[in-house]
Amino acid sequence: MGPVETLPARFGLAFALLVLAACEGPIDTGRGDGSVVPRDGGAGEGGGVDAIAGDAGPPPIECTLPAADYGMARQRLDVPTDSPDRMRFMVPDVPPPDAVRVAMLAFESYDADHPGEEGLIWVNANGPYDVPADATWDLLPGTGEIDVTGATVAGDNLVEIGPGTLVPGTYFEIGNLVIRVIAAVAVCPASSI
Ligand SMILES: [Ca+2]
Repeated sequence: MGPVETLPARFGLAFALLVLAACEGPIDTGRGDGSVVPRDGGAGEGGGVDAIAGDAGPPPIECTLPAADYGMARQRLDVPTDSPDRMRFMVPDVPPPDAVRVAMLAFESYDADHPGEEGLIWVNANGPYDVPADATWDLLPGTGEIDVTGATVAGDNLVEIGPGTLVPGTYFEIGNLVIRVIAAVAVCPASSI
């Protein structure tokens, strides 16, 4: 038992001497500087971590953004084939393009009954896209959904709808128009439905 007790005692003494030696360095050289340098280093590392987290971005979520006249009467187009008349819908609050993964234009229609000829759609002057139509929608409600990924802009988006190639003219109505996006945003815009 005696030797067993003295061995730890020697190590303990040696450890204590090492601690003293270690403490002497910082005490001698650290006056003024010792407490400042570590704090600066820590702040720098923290900033780096924050920057990396910001680059990752939030996971994409689905948001449905209604036109300004959503819920109101449908707009009507009843014009000759080459008329410059356009329905105009404004959709505000669309997230910026670098956040938008998918963008779909959706709406309700009436009498969109001539596939490929009823009407044409522009989104911020991009297009034209055909108005979805079905021969069975003659004087009846219908719906439309078009992939407009890449055609949206941040904020206000202008959707214009004009006549197609149908001769001598076209008649149809569009209402309850929305742009539905899948976007890397933390929360959907307040105007979302
Ligand atoms: Ca029609």
